[in-house]
Amino acid sequence: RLELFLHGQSVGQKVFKTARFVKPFQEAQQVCAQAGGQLPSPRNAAENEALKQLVEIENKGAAFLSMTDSQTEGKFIYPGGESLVYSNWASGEPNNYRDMEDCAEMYTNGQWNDGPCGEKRLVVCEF
Ligand code: GN1
Ligand code: CA
Ligand code: CA
Repeated sequence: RLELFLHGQSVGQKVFKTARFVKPFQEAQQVCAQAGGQLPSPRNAAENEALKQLVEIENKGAAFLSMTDSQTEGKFIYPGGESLVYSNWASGEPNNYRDMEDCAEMYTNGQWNDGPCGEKRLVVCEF
């Protein structure tokens, strides 16, 4: 489909779709849930690369991922509570900078950072 071709990435059984706007983490979560999806959880290098291509093309800076360490500082988990099966943290991350970073985000280069959940980031959902 044209729309998917423009604003989506299909990888395996998964589809990433950009909302094309920025929101703080909690609102981003709600946007994806309302659409019947969730924030992106790249579980392997292929999924990470597919998501990176969307984030790069959008040119709106970093995008939120689904994973947080709000529950236990330093331990990032998926929304379902499982530990990560794959990660692509940038060098030195996650660093919980200023003790205020519990939300994972993907930079436009595909690498991950932990950032402040209250900052606005590109919303991408996975389905
Ligand atoms: C720094 O360089 P920049 O602004 O993308 C920091 C991250 C923090 C971020 C907070 C190497 O990233 O860990 O999350 O500021 N990176 C380094 O804005 O210290
Ligand atoms: Ca943290
Ligand atoms: Ca960080």
